[in-house]
Order: sequence, then C-alpha cells, then structure tokens
Amino acid sequence: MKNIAILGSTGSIGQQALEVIENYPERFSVEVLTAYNSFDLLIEQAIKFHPNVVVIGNEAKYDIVRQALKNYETKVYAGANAIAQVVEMGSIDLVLTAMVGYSGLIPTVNAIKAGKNIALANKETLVVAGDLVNRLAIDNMVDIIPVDSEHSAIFQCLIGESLNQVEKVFLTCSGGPFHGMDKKMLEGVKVQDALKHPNWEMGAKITIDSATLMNKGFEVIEAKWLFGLTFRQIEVVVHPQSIIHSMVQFNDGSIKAQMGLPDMRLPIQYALSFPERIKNTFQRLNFMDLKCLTFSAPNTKIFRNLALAYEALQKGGNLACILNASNEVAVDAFLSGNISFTDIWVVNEQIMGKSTFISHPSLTDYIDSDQEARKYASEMIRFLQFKH
Ligand code: MN3
Repeated sequence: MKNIAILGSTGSIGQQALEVIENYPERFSVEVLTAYNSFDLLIEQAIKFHPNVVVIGNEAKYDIVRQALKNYETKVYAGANAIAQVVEMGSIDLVLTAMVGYSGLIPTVNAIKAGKNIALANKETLVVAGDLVNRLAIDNMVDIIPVDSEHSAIFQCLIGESLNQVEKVFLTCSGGPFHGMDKKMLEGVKVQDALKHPNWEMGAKITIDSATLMNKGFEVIEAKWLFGLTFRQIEVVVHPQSIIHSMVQFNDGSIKAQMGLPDMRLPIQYALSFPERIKNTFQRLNFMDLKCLTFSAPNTKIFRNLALAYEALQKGGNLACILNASNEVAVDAFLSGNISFTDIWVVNEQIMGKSTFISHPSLTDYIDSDQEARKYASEMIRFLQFKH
C-alpha cells in the first residue's frame, strides 16, 4: 500500500490523480490533501477519501472546512506553512506535487528533505531551483518521477538505457491554439480564446502558458534537470496531434517514442505505480483512426517565451527563477485584462534583463529573486496599462 499526499488536490492533475487512486483501493491510500482556495471540493474529496490530514491554503476558509469535517477523523489545518510541514509526516510514501507555480517550491524542498519520493507535476519547482532540488534529491536518495506527459514519455523511453548514451531528446509540443499565427494576430488574442486548448483540459495558468509556449520553455528547463541534459540536447518539435508524447534519440541514431491518446491519467498513474505498470480501462489508441502525424519547428521569433527559456537555461543561475516569477505576474495581468497576450513575453524579456543576476543562488537567493522579479513585473505592467 502506498500512502499518498496530493498537494493541489482540487486542480486538474489533483482531481485526475484521485480518479486513478479510486480505481485501486488495494494499492493506494490518500494520506494528505491540500488545496489553496477550493474549499468546497476539498471538503467533498476529504469525505470521499478520508485522508489523515487536509490543509486549506487560504486561512480565511479554515473555519468552513473545519466545520464541514468536524464529524470526521480527518485533521484540518490552514496556511502555506502547514502545507510545507505536512509533507514531512512519517506516514507518507509519495508526494504528488500538483499545485500551481512557485508555491510548489518550498513544500517540495521540505518533502525531499524528509526523504519522500516525489511525483512531480509542479514543473516550476525545477524551473525555479532545479540545481538545488536535484542536489537535495541525491543527498536524500529521493526519486523524482515526472508527471508531465512529455517528461513521463522521456522517462519511460529511458528505462533500461544509460543516460550517457542519449544524444538528444525531442520534446513534442501541440503548438497550442495559436500555432501559425503572426504577430499582428497574436496581439488581438482574447482571454477566452487563449483558455481553449485544442488537446488538453488544464487549469488556467498552464493553459495560457501553453498558448504562449512558456509551458514548453519551462518543460525544456524541466527536462534539463530531470535527465541531466544540456540545452543543445533538447529540441522542441511541434506535433499538433499530441499522440507522440516525446522521443529520445540515442548515440547510435536509434529513436524511441512513447505514444498514446492525450490523457493525463496515464502519466499520473505511471508516476504513482512506478516501477510497476498497472492494468486500466482507459481508451486505447487505434492507429487506424489516425489520419496523419505531423511535425514542424516552433517559431521562436514570434513566440518569444520559448527563446527566453533557452536563454535562461544557457546563462543559468537565477535567470529561470526570474523568468518564472515575471511570467506568473504577466499571466495574471493578461487573465485580468490588464495587458495584451503578446505583452506577456514583452514583460518577461524586460524583467530578465532588469533583475539582479546571481550565478550560484542559494534557496534564500531564489526566494529574493522571485520577489524582486515580481515587483519589477508589476511595475512594468502598471506602465503598460497606462500606455494602453
Ligand atoms: Mn506537458
């Protein structure tokens, strides 16, 4: 029996993880659930899965959750510090990190320090502080198993292989809803268009990141840290059908691909059951239904975020942390209607140039860099609003 903590259980990944867990009560048990704001769904999940502990991030919602669960054995806590602490509980075997953005960093760091294996859905943890998180994982002999579909694909292709025989990886990318659009068209993109992803149902933040290709940029950085690659070994390929989830090319030129229907429950289940594969009833891919699989290069001249991610990777230090912080602020501003779609990467590029560069950051440096970049990004957004 694996006892699982799900950080971000009310989000898209969290809910799908619970769907998987529900099918295998003899294998998985839910030990901890956390949510930031969605108290009603958290309560519902707690009643259904009876975890040992639930944490609601937003302390203003504590009383509602506690009242609703007062007749159950589940303990209720509130606040970001509580989330960062519960991951250390002795009874937890695996922590699924599925919260949004930078908020995933500290709880993940604590879980690793406590020796917990990580099923990593929160890619920002590796984007912000990949070197530090990797070192901690090695020191504490912790496995980081990717949940992101592309990284799960690479991970699966690498089973039985040596990392030093990898020539490169192809990270596939759906291209998002705006693939092929020019600069003028992108400037007029509306929030509701950007929130419609062609292949994957996801939360708002990652859906916008997919549309701007920031998500793909973060995935390049994530791949670097998960698999020990250089930026030259990671190539993004636009593959709108999302059937090949990524590929690995070895030093003899042979290529392995991992394929399947685009269904996040598959990489989630694999991360939870690894090293085993367990039988399920998910729909199978029928090759006869596929008309064609297509591939093309992403346009990084237009979709600047992908180029910025490569730049952050190449220069290293705290630059990816800065990019992530700026991007979180810019995406919020776009979702609130304060800046245009293309302003997102205009802000990111400026803030990367403006923030203090640190070549070998500590955890405190990362926290400070995140703060500084957010402050600069907010200032720039106020300026852009004024200009409009
Ligand atoms: Mn992905």
